[in-house]
Amino acid sequence: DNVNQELIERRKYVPLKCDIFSGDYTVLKDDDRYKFVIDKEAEKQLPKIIKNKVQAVEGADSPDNGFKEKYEKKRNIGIVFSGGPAPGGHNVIAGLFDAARKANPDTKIFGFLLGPDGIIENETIELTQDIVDSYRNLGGFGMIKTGRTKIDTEKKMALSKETCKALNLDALVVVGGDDSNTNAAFLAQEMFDDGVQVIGVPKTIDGDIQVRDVSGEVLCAMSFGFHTAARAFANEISNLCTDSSSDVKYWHICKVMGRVASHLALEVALQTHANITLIGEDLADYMDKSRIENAEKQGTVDYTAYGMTLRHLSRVICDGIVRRAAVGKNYGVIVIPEGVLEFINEIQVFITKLNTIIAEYNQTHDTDFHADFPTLEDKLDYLRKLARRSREEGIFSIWNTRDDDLFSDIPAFFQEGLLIERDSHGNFQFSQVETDKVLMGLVKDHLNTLREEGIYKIGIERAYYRKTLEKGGLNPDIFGPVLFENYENGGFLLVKPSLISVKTLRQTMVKEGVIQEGEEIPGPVEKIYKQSVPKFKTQPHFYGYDGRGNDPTLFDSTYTYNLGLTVFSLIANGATGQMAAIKNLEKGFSKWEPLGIPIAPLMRLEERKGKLTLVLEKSVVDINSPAFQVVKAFREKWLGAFAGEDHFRRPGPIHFAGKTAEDMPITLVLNALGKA
Ligand code: FBP
Repeated sequence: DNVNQELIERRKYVPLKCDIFSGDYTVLKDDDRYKFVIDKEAEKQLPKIIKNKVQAVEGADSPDNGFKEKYEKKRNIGIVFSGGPAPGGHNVIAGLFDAARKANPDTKIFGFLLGPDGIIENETIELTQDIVDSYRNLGGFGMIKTGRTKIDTEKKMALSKETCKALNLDALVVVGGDDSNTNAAFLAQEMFDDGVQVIGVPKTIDGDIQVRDVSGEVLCAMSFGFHTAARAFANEISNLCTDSSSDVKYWHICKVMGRVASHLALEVALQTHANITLIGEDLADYMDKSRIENAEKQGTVDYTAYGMTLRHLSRVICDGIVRRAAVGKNYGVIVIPEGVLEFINEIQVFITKLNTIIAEYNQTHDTDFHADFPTLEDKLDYLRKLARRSREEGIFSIWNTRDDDLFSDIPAFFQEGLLIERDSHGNFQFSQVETDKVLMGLVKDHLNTLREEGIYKIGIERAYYRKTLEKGGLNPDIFGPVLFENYENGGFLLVKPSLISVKTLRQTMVKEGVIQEGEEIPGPVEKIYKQSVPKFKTQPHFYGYDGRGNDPTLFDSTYTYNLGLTVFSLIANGATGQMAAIKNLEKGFSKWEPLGIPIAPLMRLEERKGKLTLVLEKSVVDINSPAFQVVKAFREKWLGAFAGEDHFRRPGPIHFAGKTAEDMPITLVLNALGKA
């Protein structure tokens, strides 16, 4: 520890607290201004918490005695981390611990070990001052670990209730993403009558828990952990931009985490100005206008014209690569969001069909598809059998011969990827699929064709000079074989077959007496590019787990500590089925407003494991948002298909101490500015 001074400083650091937490008490005020569109199914399944309102947390100095007693009562509180780690989680615990112990030093905080399994199996540790202090402002979820189990069966729910009873819990805090907050809502519903309060906390580096009310008012701009992960990825990717433009021989292919939404890729684009950044939501929005019009003329609808195909996307990437090569830059950096395939219509259709087939198989055979068909070949055989039956027996099958043919065109490793087991929440596990390899395979194939056609070629920089006749010719003995071509505007173009820099050209002209020392070359000096056959060399990278384990930025440390304080206010004031949040995150610390947001009204039906299931709605990139529009506007500039230096940006590493320019995600700043 003595070696790592920053670690010592981090542990000692006490984050700023929102003003309302400076007194001894807080109260909750229902805020009727915020409304939600309520799903009928949520109303049916979560009746006890569906009517919850947004609650503003406010400071209270001198409450009456009854209130004081309730607020300060000795409590048992359990907390669990659920899903992937996100920087700042330890500070949620620290904030909760500090507030709870301040209200009553005898209150006990239990940490459930290894995620929701800890609740189901009653595996806990009591969190002491020493334990909490040793993790303050540090990354990871090491204090109590995490896991992805979902409490989704009656048995697991009953065991969880038993645990809460055995520990005599007053409240359970679930720190997690969309699926985990979904779990929190169901736990709140189930334990409502037992008096166990359940509070959720919006965690995930993916940044896809964002809450707006029906009018578009932002109640939670971003889940915690996003800023740190994005900054960590951006720093690494910016270093690649530097290396790539120094070594000038590789295209770095950076897959960036984010299971579905491309928020992280968008932020990385803003932070680094990498040459090409794909945004899944943008690809889904693509429309092939000519095909749509053709279909319309024939009175039909061409559904395949909506959304970009994988092949088309590979062509778009090739176009950028070819254009950079033409100006001598056969290198660069591409950012590919991990979840990009979610937004490719044809792949999505495959995934949905496969999910349905697997779910149907499990139901009808009362066994597990993956256990019954352990190898890829076994699984493919089964799919082929379905396709054959639909053809030969004329039986309608969701998997038909055409799907089979399309599937056969996909490389084996990708077939395998599409068939891997879904996670416990029924999500397709994109982090396990080599998304980038699928796409870059198509890119490489097409570049080979373009190379053969002489379209993919490298331009080598040469100087040329538009020389006027009056100035006289240059000495061909010195310049070598010089080719004069008739040039527009009455000038002449001098093309020198060997490489010559502008500087050398000027020096030679001075020596030749065409211009004087210090005088500029008359007329424009431009560059031409001689063709040479390029190689396409790539280096793949995956930015995910590393950034997820980073120590939190000052923003995430402060945000999460205040979330922890908010959680205690919600508990002390009797709330349940609420998610702790901070409003106005994007407006700077002095304007932060701690809130409780009702979880049930945020739930929607989604396809999971082939069934429609109630889950917290994920927030994807809004292509009309200012942040995306900025990236779109600078796309051409950042591609850098022009002579001269690229426009890379260097965000630099995360610094904990001191104010830095990067004190909150750029996405948030832009979106807030856009709104103003
Ligand atoms: P959460 O939604 O649980 O926070 O996890 C996000 C994430 O980091 C995704 O970006 C990624 O796709 C996934 O977790 C990886 O999952 P795993 O840790 O199970 O490999």
